[in-house]
Amino acid sequence: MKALIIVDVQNDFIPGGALAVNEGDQIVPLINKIQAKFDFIVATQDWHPANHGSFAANHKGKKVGEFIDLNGVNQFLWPVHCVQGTTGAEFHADLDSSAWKAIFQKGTNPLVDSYSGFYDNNKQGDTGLSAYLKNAGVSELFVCGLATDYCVKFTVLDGLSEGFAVNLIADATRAVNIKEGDFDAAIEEMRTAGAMIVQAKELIL
Ligand code: VGL
Ligand code: ZN
Repeated sequence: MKALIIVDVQNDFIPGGALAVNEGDQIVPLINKIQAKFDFIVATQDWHPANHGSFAANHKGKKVGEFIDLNGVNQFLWPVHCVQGTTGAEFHADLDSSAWKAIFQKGTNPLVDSYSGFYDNNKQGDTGLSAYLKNAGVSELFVCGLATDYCVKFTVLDGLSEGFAVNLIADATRAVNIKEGDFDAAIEEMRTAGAMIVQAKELIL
């Protein structure tokens, strides 16, 4: 069975939000159309406590864009975003959530970041997504959402290592693009790892 995974389509990743992804709002109507083609849909939600270690503001003298060692993992420092219970952590108001089977929250451990919807960046914390999908009989994933070069990419890579066939719906994602070309580099990394790169029109025609 196929499943659609919608990654982190939350207000803080939309223009105007704390960690705005350029054109992040433009994928929302497209994702709603794609959802109509799937019987099995889950979403992930970046869901940080205010004291999260990925926030530059929680490290004296550190700025957004710098790296630190966070418990043995090289950590890029982000602006404060997707804090549990805030408007920024809520899903985009136009995103249709009526058919979702479940929401998997990640980034809840202040000591480690979690880009993937499956595992923490140190590969220790497990959201339960893999077991949930396998129990439901899912074997093939279609991944969309934000951001191509972080949470989408790591969800795709972990999905492949968990043994799923994985399709990235490239035009239903947008990238943070800290460096120019990060979108393309992320696409190539996912393709090389074994993901199929598809476009929304191949699914919704
Ligand atoms: C994300 C950076 C920090 C994402 C989440 O959803 O891609 N990026 N937290
Ligand atoms: Zn985050």
